[in-house]
Amino acid sequence: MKRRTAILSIWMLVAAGGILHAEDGSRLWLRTDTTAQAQVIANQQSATVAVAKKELQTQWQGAPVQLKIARTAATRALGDDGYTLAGSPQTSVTITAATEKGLLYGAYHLLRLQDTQSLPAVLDMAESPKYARRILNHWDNLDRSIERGYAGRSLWEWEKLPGEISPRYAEYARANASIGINGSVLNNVNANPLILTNEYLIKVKTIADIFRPYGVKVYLSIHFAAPKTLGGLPDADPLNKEVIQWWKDKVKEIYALIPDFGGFLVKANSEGQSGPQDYGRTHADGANLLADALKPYHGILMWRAFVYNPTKEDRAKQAYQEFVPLDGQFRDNVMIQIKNGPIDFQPREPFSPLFGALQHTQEMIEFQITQEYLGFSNHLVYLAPLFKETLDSDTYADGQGSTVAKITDGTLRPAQVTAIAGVANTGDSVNWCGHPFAQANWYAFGRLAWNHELTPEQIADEWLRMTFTSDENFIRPVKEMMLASREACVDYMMPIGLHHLFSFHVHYGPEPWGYFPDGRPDWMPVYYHRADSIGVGFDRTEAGSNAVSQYFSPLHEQFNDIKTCDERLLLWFHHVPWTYTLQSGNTLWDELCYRYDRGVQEVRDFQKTWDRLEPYVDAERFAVVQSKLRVQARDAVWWKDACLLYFQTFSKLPIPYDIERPVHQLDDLKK
Ligand code: BDP
Repeated sequence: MKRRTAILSIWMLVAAGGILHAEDGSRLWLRTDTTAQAQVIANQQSATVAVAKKELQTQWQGAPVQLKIARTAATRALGDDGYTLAGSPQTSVTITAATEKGLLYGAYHLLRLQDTQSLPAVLDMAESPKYARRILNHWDNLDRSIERGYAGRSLWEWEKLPGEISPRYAEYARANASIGINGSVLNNVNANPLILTNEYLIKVKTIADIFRPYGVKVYLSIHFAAPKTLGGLPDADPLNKEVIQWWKDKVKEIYALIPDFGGFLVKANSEGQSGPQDYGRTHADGANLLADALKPYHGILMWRAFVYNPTKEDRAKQAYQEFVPLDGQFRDNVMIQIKNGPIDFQPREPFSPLFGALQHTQEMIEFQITQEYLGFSNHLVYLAPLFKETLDSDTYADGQGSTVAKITDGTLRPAQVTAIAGVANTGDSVNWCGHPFAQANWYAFGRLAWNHELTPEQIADEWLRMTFTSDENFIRPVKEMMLASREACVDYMMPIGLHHLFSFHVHYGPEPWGYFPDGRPDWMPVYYHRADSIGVGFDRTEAGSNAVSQYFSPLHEQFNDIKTCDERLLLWFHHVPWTYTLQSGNTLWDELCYRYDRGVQEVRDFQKTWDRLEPYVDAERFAVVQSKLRVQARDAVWWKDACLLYFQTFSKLPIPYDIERPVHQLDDLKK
């Protein structure tokens, strides 16, 4: 039997075109091995041009390439990062841009076209990014732990800097450049004030110097009370002259070390962090204090809208209530950084009603690439469909077609700066992201930040070709699996608009019964699902918390009416009777059961798909994904059993007999 398997797998390897070398995933999507010695000439030289040249010289397999910096009306129209590709891969190729960064992005695009077998016979394209600042947010602490990080310790070896330099700094910057990411906030939003000491700033400078040739700017999260905790001032009141001066001096010190420093990210008066409200001031006072200090150096200030307090008010409404009254009071180098949904990176949320609601304030979106609520680095969940769903959501703020993307990318609202952020999923693990498929989420964030009109399908296709193989027998089923994976996760975790059912302490696994007598109510699952003998779901209609009123018409009315509310968000906005009939013809209870079951079955299908594809994948990555899919399948059953058995104590209805029976006991799960 054993022998037969061995012969079979050798045969399969041969069939797939040869023995596949083990790969540890460390090369990400940048795996081209060639002996190419392409001819590349450039009309100007710089460190960035040198990177573009080297990438092409070592990987480009076509005709000579000319890199041309030209400040013409046409190149200027493409902005700092845009470029044109012209010529033919057979005879000669010209990449033209207004800046060296444009050349770099053009070079990576040319290589991507080659590596995904998409090179046209004649090159004639102009590209420019939708957002000017495409930024990763690292929630990395100075002790190298990572808040919500699932891929090892922080990449930044603070204790060894500035003397010892990890080769991964440049590799990281290169990976980002290859997908258009041009900024990194190095440290956690729950910021340690020490990052602003001269000792740390010198370390930050060292990293910035390594990133610079790759077009990646460094940003820092700051602790609002730093003038007090670090500077020894009596307070950190944004209107205190000494505080204002302290920040001015600090910013000057930073720019003396890092002339192209990007700016600050701030989490203030949120989850226990200090902020301007500690001194009776507003978020605008706080943001403007820092924005003014950064302004002379062209730095930007990203002020997070993630604020909520344990009050009687629905948590989903609070950010809007805080920020809308301040609209128009922020400086023009302030961005309000808004999480995609009103609560917190759940598998599915409606878009945050703040998008479009701030008419005279620049808004940027924050996604979470790390899978805090989507199975960590254990679950295969391709996030491009989630990102796209939010970006494509119509806010109706400026009439029909006011998608979140068009509100934030400068299309509909004039903007000094446009930006987009993603909370990074990288760490020091060999494959960077923990799960080989989590790399796709880093990749997808970068590609969508560059062009949010790309489809999740296109992005998955590119990523798979570059990361694994171009064999259609592999691409087709794996792409299908990736595209189905986010919806599968919604189904086995929190379907039909359920949210925040995860276990409180680790944010992993289900805990719908979660209730802690002395905890914050807005951190407890029961606050969000409100299950009772009648039904389940959070009533956010006009008769309930009235969160629907924060959305523009006609969404306000659509969400408010159980008949017109998008069923994917039904229990987000409505408390629905167990026996209410849904569009499928099923009662809510039955539909819930079928959804949970469907999620489980989908993951089982992913396992079958993957196992069948062994011949197309190197043994190392095959085994990692296979074992992670096992964990995911077990977790999916765990979620299904926990949620259904728990909700059944309210619905008192049977689990439909045509789906898989629970394999756990509720009491055991609760333990
Ligand atoms: C939540 C995380 C917490 C973060 C917070 C934030 O659980 O660790 O600090 O968001 O975004 O999702 O500030």
